[in-house]
Amino acid sequence: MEKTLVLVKPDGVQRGLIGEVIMRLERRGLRLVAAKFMNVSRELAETHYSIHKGKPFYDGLINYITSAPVMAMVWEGNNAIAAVRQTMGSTKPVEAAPGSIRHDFGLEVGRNITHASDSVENGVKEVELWFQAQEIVSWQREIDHWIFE
Ligand code: D4T
Repeated sequence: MEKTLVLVKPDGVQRGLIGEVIMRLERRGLRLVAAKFMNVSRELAETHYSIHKGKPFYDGLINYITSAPVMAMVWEGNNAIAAVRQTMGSTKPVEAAPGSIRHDFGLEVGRNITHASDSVENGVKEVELWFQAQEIVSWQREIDHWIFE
């Protein structure tokens, strides 16, 4: 089953949106398997965003993600990558679909509230980067067969 890293970024935490993000993912039917509230080290931020190194927004991005605590989570489900990206909305909040988190709560790309893995492969890599294996909880929900076909 697909797993995706979800971050409620510093702006989302400061604005009290942790519960809103969790509520939407739970309501969608995704299953929470790991969570921790944490400060992000520069080293972790630079590894996570290594693909953007050298881009004009890179320094701002690293400063932003390390500026205050984040809520880091792992969610799983069939098609979890696509489903969670859709629930988050496009990277730029003004291009995000109405009803998505970034549309409903955001304005600026550098304050876009959440992160979610963008491919199955990156989901695996990011979960490994942010969580230790023993922090991932494998469990069954009583209602799983009413959500997962
Ligand atoms: P994250 O990784 O934060 O979920 O964002 P996305 O996966 O949706 O988008 P991304 O990797 O292309 O961008 C990573 C991060 O960089 C910021 N950013 C991006 C920015 O500040 N200015 C920009 O022009 C772009 C493209 C926002 C998200």
